[in-house]
Amino acid sequence: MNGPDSDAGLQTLLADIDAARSHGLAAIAAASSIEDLAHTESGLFGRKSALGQIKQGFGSLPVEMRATAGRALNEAQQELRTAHAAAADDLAAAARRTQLQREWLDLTETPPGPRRGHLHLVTQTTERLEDVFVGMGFTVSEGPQAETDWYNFEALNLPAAHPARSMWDTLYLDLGERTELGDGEGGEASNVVLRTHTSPVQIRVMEVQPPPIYTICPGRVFRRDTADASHMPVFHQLEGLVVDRGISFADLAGTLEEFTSAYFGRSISSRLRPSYFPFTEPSAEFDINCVICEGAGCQTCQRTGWIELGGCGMVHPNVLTNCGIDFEEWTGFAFGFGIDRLALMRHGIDDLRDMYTNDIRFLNQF
Ligand code: FA5
Repeated sequence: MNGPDSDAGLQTLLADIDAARSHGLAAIAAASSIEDLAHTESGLFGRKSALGQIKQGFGSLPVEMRATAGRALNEAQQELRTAHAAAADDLAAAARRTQLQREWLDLTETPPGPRRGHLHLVTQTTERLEDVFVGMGFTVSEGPQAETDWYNFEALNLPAAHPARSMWDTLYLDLGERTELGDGEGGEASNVVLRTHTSPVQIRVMEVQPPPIYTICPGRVFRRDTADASHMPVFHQLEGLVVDRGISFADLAGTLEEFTSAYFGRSISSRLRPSYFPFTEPSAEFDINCVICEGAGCQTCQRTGWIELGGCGMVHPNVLTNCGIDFEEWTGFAFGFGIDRLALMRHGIDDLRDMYTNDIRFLNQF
């Protein structure tokens, strides 16, 4: 059958195929999940689908129309399969992304719980001071906390019954029956003390190290002091010792000034006031500008603009001799200050005792 009728029939059939194709593509595009898409399959490709039903009617078509209609139907079917496969890929990828987002674990997240600890303020201060002095060319030395009378007093030009011993309220250790110490330590066991200052470390360094010496000795010291806002029975000092040829008082003043501005900043400077220590001659106290008012005068510095930091002076010739160093050839200076009080000043803390009550709310501030 050829002619206008058969042409019109073919055009209708092709239009039906095209409509089924468009309808199928719209159904694929509308699927918002893999499940939705699966539901479209029988409607797109099954025997009862629009294209399937058109195909079933092909048997009654004239042979010459069948080839054209068959090609159009195959193309439409192929287009739907391609679109279906692409949509399946896209929807699977989207589903995977959603799942990953839902199940994402932040392995770097810090679990809620106790905060990580940190170094105590006095330890932080000690480390910072060490950094400053090491930067100025000093080494760091340490010594024992229990000392014989020799190291804590006698070698420092404080013989037994010297009145200046009363400057340090000393804690003596009771070692029971023992009367002598081993290892060639100077002094007797009956005279072992908890060191009252870090100056004995000077002696230990000078005994073993020939000059030139540039060292600091930070450490814990003990005194029979009652705890109050500026005193603790256990506290920390930092001792400095320099022994070299031609060292003068000007070197001491310059070193303390350099340290003061390196640690506190250029706005703070230092000054020396005459004083007395048996192991240095001449001796001085060294003050720094009040770090609260920067020298203007306030309550903390009693309106003087200055705060006392520690003691210092030129190493006494007797001390050099006690350590086997020739004081005609070598001279030196020493200084010592309280680390706890320095931390107190630097951070504007009112009461030294706060540093040792272990109140985590206080310690967490630093
Ligand atoms: C001395 O201990 C000397 N050895 C310092 C020295 C070294 C002088 C070298 C000369 C040469 P003094 O007793 O003044 O000096 O103590 C030094 C510092 O330790 C004081 O200025 C103060 O900052 C601190 N200090 C003293 N007693 C206490 C205490 N009970 N609690 C906290 N800090 C204290």
